[in-house]
Amino acid sequence: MISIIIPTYNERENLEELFERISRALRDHEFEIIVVDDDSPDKTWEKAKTLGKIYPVKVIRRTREKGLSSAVIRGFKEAKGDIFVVMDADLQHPPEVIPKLIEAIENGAEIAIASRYTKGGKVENWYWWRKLVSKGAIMIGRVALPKIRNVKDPVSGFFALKKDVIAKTDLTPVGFKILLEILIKGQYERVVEIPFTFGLRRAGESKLSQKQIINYLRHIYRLMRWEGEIDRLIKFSFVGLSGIFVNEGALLGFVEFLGWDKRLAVLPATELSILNNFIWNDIWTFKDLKRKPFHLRLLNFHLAALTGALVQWVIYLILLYMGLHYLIANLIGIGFSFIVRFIFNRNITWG
Ligand SMILES: Nc1nc2c(ncn2[C@@H]2O[C@H](COP(=O)(O)OP(=O)(O)O)[C@@H](O)[C@H]2O)c(=O)[nH]1
Ligand SMILES: [Mg+2]
Repeated sequence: MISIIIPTYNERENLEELFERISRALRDHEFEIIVVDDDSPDKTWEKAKTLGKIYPVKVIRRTREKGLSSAVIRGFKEAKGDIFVVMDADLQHPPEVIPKLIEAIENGAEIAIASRYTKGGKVENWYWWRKLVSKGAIMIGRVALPKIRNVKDPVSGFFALKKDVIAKTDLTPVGFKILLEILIKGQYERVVEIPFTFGLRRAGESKLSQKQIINYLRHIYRLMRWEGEIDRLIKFSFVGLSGIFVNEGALLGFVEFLGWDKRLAVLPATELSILNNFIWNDIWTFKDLKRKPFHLRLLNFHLAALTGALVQWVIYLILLYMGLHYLIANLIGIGFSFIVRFIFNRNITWG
């Protein structure tokens, strides 16, 4: 049995075609449709109930709660099936894709995502900047949360999953991207992406536009904390700080006690600080992540340091050119270098 969960807000005009196309697509399956409506002013819930005489629809009309993610979570609670499908009501998610999602699940995936960004998928009628924002947001998510780095469209609102994926999981209804929450917190081995074309809204209007980005970033931050990535970032900063002391201390020693040339002594001092940072990151920051052999970790850590230094220098030059004070330019460069080194090390050195 398949449970199709559809959150709605002012979608009255879309329901009939939606239910008809779902029923046709799933004529070989046993299914139920669960509409979770937040007391829409256009009485979507009423229309859904009326159509319930023809189609297997269960209507939940929420009057106290609002929000897309919490509506989907409520739908999960009410669902009787072994496979859950989540989709929008506005026909931007073509029901004809549902059988492909189900098939992927039956073939062994626990989560099947209808994906705009996997090969063959696309978005209709978006300006280039709309696409850029969408892809940029996804890239941030994939970099911040290495667990999903291979998922091309982790924020799709159209997906299927086995009910066991979330049976033991406490999903928090923050943000609009419930799939992100499931991909991070759920229990699963295999995710499959099925390409589809995200079409035009049939009737009604979009509720999710502005404010989305801030909300999304907050959601990512919460999930990073949940994953322990923020802890890692903090440890990485402390290690970096310790490296400054090692670097300065070694330089002092080389120059004052060994009498080395100042211009050259900075190089072994820097190398010592890199080694210091490597060791601490290896036994502390990323200790649970050792997969590559030691010499490759060491090599990659050096490459990260080098990349970071180059990035720092380039940013520094750009900002100087733009007229910033050189100390501020350098500070911003250091900030970028820090981020680049963290991402490099998290995903490659210990990835
Ligand atoms: N229950 C519920 N559904 C919502 C809410 N906000 C949006 N939806 C539904 O979520 C789906 C996606 O919303 P939509 O406005 O089409 O987002 P867009 O495709 O990103 O523009 C639609 O079926 C909406 O009716 C909400 O606050 N509560
Ligand atoms: Mg929509």
